[in-house]
Formats: sequence, structure tokens, C-alpha cells
Amino acid sequence: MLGVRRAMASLGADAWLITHLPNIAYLCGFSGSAGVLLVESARVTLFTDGRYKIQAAQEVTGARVRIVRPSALAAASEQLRGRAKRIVGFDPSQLTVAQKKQLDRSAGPRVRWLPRAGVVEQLRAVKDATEITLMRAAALLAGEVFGEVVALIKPGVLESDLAAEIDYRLRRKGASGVAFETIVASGRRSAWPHARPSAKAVRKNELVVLDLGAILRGYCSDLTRTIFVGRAPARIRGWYVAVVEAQQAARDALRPGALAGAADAAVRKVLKGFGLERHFVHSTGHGLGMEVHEGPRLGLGSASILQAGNVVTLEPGVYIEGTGGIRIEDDVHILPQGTELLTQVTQEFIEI
Ligand SMILES: [Mn+2]
Repeated sequence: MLGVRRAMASLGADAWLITHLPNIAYLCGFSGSAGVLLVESARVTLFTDGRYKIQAAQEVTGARVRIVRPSALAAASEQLRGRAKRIVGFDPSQLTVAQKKQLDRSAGPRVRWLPRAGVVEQLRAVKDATEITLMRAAALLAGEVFGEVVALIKPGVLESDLAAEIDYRLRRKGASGVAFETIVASGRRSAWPHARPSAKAVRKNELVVLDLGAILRGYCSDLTRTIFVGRAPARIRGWYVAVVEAQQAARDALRPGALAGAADAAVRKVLKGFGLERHFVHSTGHGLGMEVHEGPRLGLGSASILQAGNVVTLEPGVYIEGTGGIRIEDDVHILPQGTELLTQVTQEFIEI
């Protein structure tokens, strides 16, 4: 809450309205799926409904809980209605046009709304030691399941069955869910960076991309490895080496004070040296935490400044239409000096 209050002071706001659920969970511990948090100078209030009465009483710290109906948003903005003029901040990227109209109606004309995106996200981008401990565990869990499921890959096994094994094993080992829809893509389908697992069988002499992540105690992991079924030809082996080197170059570019875009530039430079730059069709990585995609983004020209405590993915890849794709993704914690790899899985090219 301290961080929000500091932001309020520097932006001249009297209150801040938070509607994005991961931000609410971060600030007060509430993990329910409906609610609004209102930070005022003298009090903090979580507005939610009867379904979360017992849960909120157990989970919430640093805020009083008000059980309201029918609308938490209306109740929060009615609490702002008054005689005095007030400036209230909110994130315009996390509110629909209809919700904004509701705010205007319920809060009345004395409230001036101050749109400012990413205020809580900026706080969340820097993880403290407790968060890092949780993220290490989430990353190790993904690695453990990857190791188990690799042993199940053989010609004839379906992508969808491998994905189901991944999801099941993540949950059996304590994950509350998957951090995103698991990707298992084989053969030419591995050239689709976001392929959905299909009923296609894995065949001999194919690449297989596995991209998986857990949500463990509220924090996400995100891990990708690419393996080959059989002995890989030299051409594919060369692509693999290029992607490993690209990821290493990105990691070397991560340091407090550096531009997030520098990691992406480092990847493109290495891939260019291999003549593969045009086959890299997405960004180098993204922040990771309570959400699987958060700040800072590591994309082309990204101007965010990296900080110690950031956790980011590094996931360069090459995608060759008609043949297949290779992506290698790890989760990296930026230290005051150097980096810590949270994912602990070999980057050796696995051939089975
Ligand atoms: Mn990722």
C-alpha cells in the first residue's frame, strides 16, 4: 500500500481505485474473482460481494472489507461521492467504457478522474525476497514436470496427451493451475509459436516444442524446451545452437539500469549472424510474476529501464515454415550484479 500512497502523492491524487484483480491480490491478499479496492488517504476498502464474505475475512490484510450488492464498482464510487472536490486515480486500460460511465454516475461531479496506466504494475515489477522464493519454487516445478514428460515422448504419442500429462502433473505437484494454455507442438506445427496441442501424433525426425508454466502459491513460471525425435540433421542442430547463443546474449544484456530493449537487440544481432533474424517473429521476453505476462516487456525498442528484482523470461526462437520451430525459454531474476536463473533445466539439445 505504501507504494500506491507514494504514487498518489507524486501524482496529486486523493484516492486510487484499483479494478485489476492481480493488483488487488498483490496489495491486500484477496484472491477472489470479483472486487474493487479503493485506497484513500485515511483508509483502504475492499468492495466485494456475498460469495467472498468468508474468504475475504480470512485473506485480506491492510484493508477493511465491505460486502456490497449489486455492484462493487458502484459502491466504491459512491463512497467517493461528497461535497469536497477529490482527484481519484484509476487505470484506464483496466476499465470498460460502460464501467467508466458507472463511475461518473455514482461518484458525482465533484470527483475528477485521473487516468494513469500501470501504477500498481510498476510496483509489482520489482519482486521482494519472499516473492523470489515463491517464483523459484514455481520455476523448479515446471522443470520437474518437463523432465518427467520428456520421458513420455516417442513416435505415436499425441500432442494433446502430452499436454494433458503436463497439466495433470503440475497440479499433482501443487500448482493451483497452469499459468497459460500448455503448448505441445510437433513437426511443422512447431513453427507456430502459439500452437494449440492437437490430436496430431509425434513422429520420428520431428522437432517438438513444449511450453509450460505453473501457478504455484500465486506466482507463475514459464518454461520452453525444444527436443528432436531421432537424430537431428546438421541444419536443425545449427538453428538450435543459434537460439542458445541468442538467449545467452540476451541474458548478458540484463542489468539494472539497462534498457529492456537491449536484450531484444542482443537476440536479433546473434540471430542475424546466423542468417535467421527474419525467422524470429515475436519479442524476446516479458516480466513474470502474479501474471504470466507483466512488466517489463523485452521487445524491439522497449524503453523500460531494468531494475534489480525484475523477473523476466528470455525466449528467443526461430520458426521455419514447412519444417518446424525451436524456442528456448528460461525465467531470469535480475540481481544488483548479474542474474539468477530460476528455471533449472538443461539447454543441451535433447534427441530421443
Ligand atoms: Mn513466455
